[in-house]
Amino acid sequence: MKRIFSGVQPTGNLHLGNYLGAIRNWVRLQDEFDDCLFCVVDLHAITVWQEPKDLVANIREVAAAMMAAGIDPARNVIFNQSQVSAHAELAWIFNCVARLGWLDRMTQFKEKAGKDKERASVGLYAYPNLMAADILAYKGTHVPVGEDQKQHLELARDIAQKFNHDYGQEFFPVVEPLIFGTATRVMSLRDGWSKMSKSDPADNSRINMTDDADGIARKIKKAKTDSEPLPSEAPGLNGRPEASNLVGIYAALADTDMDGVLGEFGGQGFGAFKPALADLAVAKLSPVQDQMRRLIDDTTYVESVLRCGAEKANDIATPILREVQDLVGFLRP
Ligand code: AQP
Repeated sequence: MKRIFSGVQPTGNLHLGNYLGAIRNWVRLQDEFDDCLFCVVDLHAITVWQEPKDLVANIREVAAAMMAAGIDPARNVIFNQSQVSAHAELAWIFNCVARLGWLDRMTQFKEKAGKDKERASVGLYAYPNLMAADILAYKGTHVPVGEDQKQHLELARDIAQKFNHDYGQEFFPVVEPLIFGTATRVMSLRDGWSKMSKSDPADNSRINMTDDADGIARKIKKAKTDSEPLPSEAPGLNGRPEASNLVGIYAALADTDMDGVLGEFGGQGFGAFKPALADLAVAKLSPVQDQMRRLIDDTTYVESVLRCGAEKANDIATPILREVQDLVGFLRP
């Protein structure tokens, strides 16, 4: 049986990368897979400090973004992670399955902990074990993510395989990453070598899903570029990370590929390309943003979707967790 699981952290500043690299792909997958769980991963969010009142608002905001983008809560399970205790319970078991050496290789920890890793939380270090538990608590088989999560998914596969080996049963499926689309890694508008990120202190580096039309146009206008005109074919963008990023964003928004965009804009400078990109971004994002704003104001509705999603998620995860506990040898009532 195929089952999709994916998540977004409610860490504020939900951006175009999260939308094009993840949420928009989920909208497409709901038509191909009968069984999809989309999770607001609040347990992951607190691996770095979150102001409690902001966190609760951000949880609603991410759920609103999912629905505004077109994920149907009637056909899919939309919920927040902390309402389903199986995630934390299975994560503990996986803390005992995963090896320190595996976690030591995780580049995201190195990037997020920075130079002072002694001061990073234990949760940030063990983050990939919780991510494996998120997926495997439902025996998820396919996980749509952006490029940045590839290494964590490889770790989830290692954990599943080691658990199956240690307990002598093909219990967990070996998870398949689904990394697709033209925007698997949207880069910062200020630096084409860095990923567009919620935690970048420079607001100009990203297009937030809450930015208005003027804000989007201003950020694209100010985006870093070079002085060359656009080439007429994609290989001409090699070594031009900022230009490549803007063309990639255009391609993703227009549902075409890089050569399709360059066929139209090749030979033109950014003076012509940037306003076209800004118009396209506003046209594509504003219907989603309008709906997102309406949903953010309707906290009762959003919370009811999350509650109902958590019940459905619990119904799937609880029997799986019980079987895990039996395999491990825990005594249950
Ligand atoms: N820049 C990106 N381009 C494409 N996809 C991206 N994703 C994140 N950034 C980009 C994908 O969005 C999903 C949810 O991400 P997350 O909430 O788990 O956050 P993250 O991957 O840690 O990246 P963020 O959003 O930029 O946060 P910070 O600043 O904390 O690192 C995932 O599928 C991710 O691949």
